Amino acid sequence: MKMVILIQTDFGATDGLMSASSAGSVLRGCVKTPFIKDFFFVSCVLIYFSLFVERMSVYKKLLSIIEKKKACSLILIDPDKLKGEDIKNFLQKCEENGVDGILVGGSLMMSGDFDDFILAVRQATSLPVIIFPGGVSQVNPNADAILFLSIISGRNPEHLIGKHVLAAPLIKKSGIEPISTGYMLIESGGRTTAEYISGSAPIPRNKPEIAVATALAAEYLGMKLVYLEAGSGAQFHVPFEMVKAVTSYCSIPVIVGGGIRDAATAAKMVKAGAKIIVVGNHFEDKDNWKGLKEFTDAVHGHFET
Ligand code: 1GP
Repeated sequence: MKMVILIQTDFGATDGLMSASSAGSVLRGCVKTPFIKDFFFVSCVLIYFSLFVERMSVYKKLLSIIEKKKACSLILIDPDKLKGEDIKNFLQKCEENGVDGILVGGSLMMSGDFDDFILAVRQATSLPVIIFPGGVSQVNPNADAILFLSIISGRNPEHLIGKHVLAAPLIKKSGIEPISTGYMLIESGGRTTAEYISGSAPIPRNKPEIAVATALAAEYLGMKLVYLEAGSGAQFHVPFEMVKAVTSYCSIPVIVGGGIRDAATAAKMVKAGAKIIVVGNHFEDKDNWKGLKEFTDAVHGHFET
């Protein structure tokens, strides 16, 4: 215990600038016994790297997952749907089966307490916890990051900038990482909650050129991600052709979500160029938890189509 405190203080003071080997040399000199010396050195290096990884921003973590695994699998959990012990059980299954991160939130909160829920999620998993906000009240310090969504497919100023002005000071105070995201609603066979609540029209599904132009505008405005959203429980997912068109023009990572219910669809989304796949509704049914590994494998490029 004493050793850990000493090391954390030392690295904290150097703000992560000291190299692992030079840190090791300093600490090695403090210990004389050979066995303890080696053990101490190895522990220092391991702790140094674990601290370094913890400092990496969530956005950088996502980029590094994309680089290593081809694409990133995110599961969206809804405080209205996942309750009690199931929060822990499901998150444990997510970790065991290769899920890369957890999104929390939704357009509507019908019941429960968002603060308690996000705390329960934080305590149950070491995966990155990212708020997928349905409103300003969902900013919460117990998450790691928040998708700072601007609904760029619509023309409702409240969802383009209005809510953001209210949320920005709260995000600053909470200390969580905002990830600027161009959020694009795509027509998906029926009116979705996100469309209704945001008061904005989706991009027609047969107009990939509008999606491309909008995504490019997001990139040129400096946004870090583009999210092609068919909507929660959508009848039709975002068309593969649209994903392909957007990803071939855009150089920021593209998230695709809404109406994805099987591994084969996730695999095709990745093949079309999506870098982050989000599934919510499908895994709200406990019977589908057994399909988590197949889903993450598909996202990570291990699925035969
Ligand atoms: C909704 O994209 C997410 O905002 C996930 O959608 O619940 O349909 O998987 P589903």
